[in-house]
Amino acid sequence: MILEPGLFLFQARLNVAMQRQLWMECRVLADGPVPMYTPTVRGGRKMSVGMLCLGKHWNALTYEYESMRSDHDGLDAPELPQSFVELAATAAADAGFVMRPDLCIMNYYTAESRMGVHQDKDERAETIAAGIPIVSISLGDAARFVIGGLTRKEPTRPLILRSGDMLVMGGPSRLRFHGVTRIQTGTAPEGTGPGRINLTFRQW
Ligand SMILES: O=C(O)CCC(=O)C(=O)O
Repeated sequence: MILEPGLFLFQARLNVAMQRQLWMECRVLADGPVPMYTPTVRGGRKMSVGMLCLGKHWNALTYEYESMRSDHDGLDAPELPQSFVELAATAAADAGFVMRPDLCIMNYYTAESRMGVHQDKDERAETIAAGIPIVSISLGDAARFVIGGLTRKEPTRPLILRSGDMLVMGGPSRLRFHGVTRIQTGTAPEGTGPGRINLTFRQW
C-alpha cells in the first residue's frame, strides 16, 4: 500500500511462521554475548526501549554510528545476519528502491515503552540525499505509530503496525518525522511477544 510518495506499508508481509522464527532469532541475539541494553541519551534520560544495534552501533550520546558500543560497554556491535539483510533489501526493492542495508537497530518495547517523534538522520548525508530508505519490521504486540511531515510542526497521522508488517520510508519520505505512542499489549501472535520488537534497517 502506498501511503505517500516514498512511503509504503506492506501489511502482513511476513507470515506467522516467519514472525516466530524472526522473533526467536532476535531474542537469541538480545540475550547473547553482546546483549540488549537500555540506552541513556544526551541529557541523561534513559530511553524506554531496550536496544541492540547490529552491523554498526548507534551511540545514543553522540547520535553517531560506530563499530563498538563506546557509550555503553565497549563491545563490538554483532554482525547483521544476511537473512535479515535480504528481508529488508527485498522490501525496499518492492517499493522501488535499491538499498544495501548494513545496519539494523532492534528496539524492544514493553507495555510502557514509547518512542518520541523524531527524524532518522544520523546516516551518511549521501545516503539521505539519495533517498535510500529506512525499512522497518514489526513483530509481537501491535503499536500505534505516528508519521508526520518533514518538519516537526506538520500534523502526524496514526498507523497501527502489526506483527509481520513492513514499512518503507524512502525518497521524499526518507526524513518524515515519526514515533510510537502506544503498545497494544496482548495482541502478539502466539510464538511472538510478550512485547514488541521493531527492526529498522538502514544503509549507513
Ligand atoms: O518502533 C518503530 O516502529 C519505530 C522505531 C524508530 O522510529 C526508530 O528506530 O528510529
